[in-house]
Amino acid sequence: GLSDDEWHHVLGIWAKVEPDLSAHGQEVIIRLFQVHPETQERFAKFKNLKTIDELRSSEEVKKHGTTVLTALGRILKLKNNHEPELKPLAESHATKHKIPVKYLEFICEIIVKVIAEKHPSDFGADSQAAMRKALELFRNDMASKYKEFGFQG
Ligand code: HE5
Repeated sequence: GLSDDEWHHVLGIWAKVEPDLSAHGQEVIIRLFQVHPETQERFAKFKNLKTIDELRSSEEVKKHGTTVLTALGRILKLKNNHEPELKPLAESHATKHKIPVKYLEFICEIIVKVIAEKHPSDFGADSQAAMRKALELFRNDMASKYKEFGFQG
């Protein structure tokens, strides 16, 4: 797990993200599709959005970005006790959406980058390191739950 000090960093930066969750979420989803186009193929709803302008003007993309970051925020706030919140997410991603762990790595890396771009003066080296650690914990626990649900990820 993370130390109290590390969680303090994680939740401190998250408090700066939260007032504009939908803008952060939209940027994360669009960036994910640009950097890793194979991820876009997993979204029946978004496959038809070809250009960056189409992605930017999609309310659905924005809404999904908000959904993803809302779920992640709840998990982060539970600190090392995220199991009850993580389990249904792992179940849907393992059995329904079939999202490889690799894609979780992609999105976590992009989340760190987007926060760093939007909050350069509030997201220093210690905070970035703490956030990476929290996201790694999230991914590792998703991966072990995946296995419980019979998905190798
Ligand atoms: O599973 C759900 O609720 C428990 C449905 C809504 C949801 C989805 C769907 C939520 C809350 C999340 N995702 C959250 C989430 C947090 C992590 C960082 N996701 Zn999710 N997803 C959903 C991620 C990571 C992640 C990476 C990728 C490539 N996710 C995806 C893909 C994905 C897909 C295809 C779906 C279902 C389709 C959808 O809702 O389209 C709008």
